[in-house]
Amino acid sequence: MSRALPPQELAERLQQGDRHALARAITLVESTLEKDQVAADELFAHLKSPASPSFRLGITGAPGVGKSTFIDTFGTHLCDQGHRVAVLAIDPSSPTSGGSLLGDKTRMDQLSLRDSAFIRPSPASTVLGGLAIATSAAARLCEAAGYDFIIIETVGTGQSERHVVDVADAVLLLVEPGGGDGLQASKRGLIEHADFIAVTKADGDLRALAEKTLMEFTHAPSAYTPRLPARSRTFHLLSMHDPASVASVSVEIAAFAELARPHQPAWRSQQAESEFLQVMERTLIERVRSHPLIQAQAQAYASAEHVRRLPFVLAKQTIDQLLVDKAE
Ligand SMILES: Nc1nc2c(ncn2[C@@H]2O[C@H](COP(=O)(O)OP(=O)(O)OP(=O)(O)O)[C@@H](O)[C@H]2O)c(=O)[nH]1
Ligand SMILES: [Mg+2]
Repeated sequence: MSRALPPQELAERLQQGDRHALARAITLVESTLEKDQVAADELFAHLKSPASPSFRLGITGAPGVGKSTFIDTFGTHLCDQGHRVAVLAIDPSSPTSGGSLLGDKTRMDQLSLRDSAFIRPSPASTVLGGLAIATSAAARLCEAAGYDFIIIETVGTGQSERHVVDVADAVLLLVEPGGGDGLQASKRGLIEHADFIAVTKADGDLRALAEKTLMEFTHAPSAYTPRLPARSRTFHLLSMHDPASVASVSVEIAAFAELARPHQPAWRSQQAESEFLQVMERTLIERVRSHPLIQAQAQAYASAEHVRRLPFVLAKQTIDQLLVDKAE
């Protein structure tokens, strides 16, 4: 599918479950080109609301902690239960899309063989600034294409990680046995948002250390506010060599997804409001910076006025002037 499809046709095809159309549509929402944004907007106008919202699980943790390994088994398990699973893997370290690095990082050998799974790697660099918005738009596209369980894999480093908290219905934080993970994650404020915490690689030589790390996490003071009333977070040990360990996390996540159902419409609309305000802010800043009046004022301030004035009052006066000029 090399030629660009009209947005309406793309919308129809993706709603019929065409994977190529879904991939094309996600590329469109990740684009920063104005013409693509207009096409994406038109595409969304042709999407029907899904009968019930999909469940969005964010999975985060340090590079190499075992996110993809867990998703491979967990996702396959979900497919066996009749779910259609989409994985959006966001990789802040990779500058290009489709590169071998990104391919390796999102390798999920079992899951990728399933017809009811869709795996999409996205380099965060192309959508930086609007990462949360691009991810939630991609999740909506997956939902429209009939995927009822959406997993967002994101590396828990850098500034881009927090987006998963804004976009997901629940967050699973994966932690390595030992090391400074716990401290780092708490510094970043991720721990307080994690609805499930699991220590990975709890096998072989690392088993004892994993158990100790789990105890530390279980007893650490935390500012976690339960997303669901009357449900506290759960702690787990995970090992790719122990299917029962994956099954026990899966059971908790499934129970959470069931309880979340009545809350999802409210969560989605809160998220939509915050997305709109974020985009407004960015648009406003771009417009203001390039406005001739603002540029003239900035130059005047820089060349002369700064010796006798502070910028605060002047900035407010300038904005007032801009708004009055517009209103007239
Ligand atoms: N022993 C053991 N090794 C594991 C386990 N889970 C993952 N690994 C290994 O850890 C390495 C990294 O696993 P990935 O699943 O790619 O980790 P990731 O968090 O997705 O990594 P990035 O996407 O690069 O951030 C691989 O070599 C896995 O085989 C586990 O339960 N036990
Ligand atoms: Mg990975």
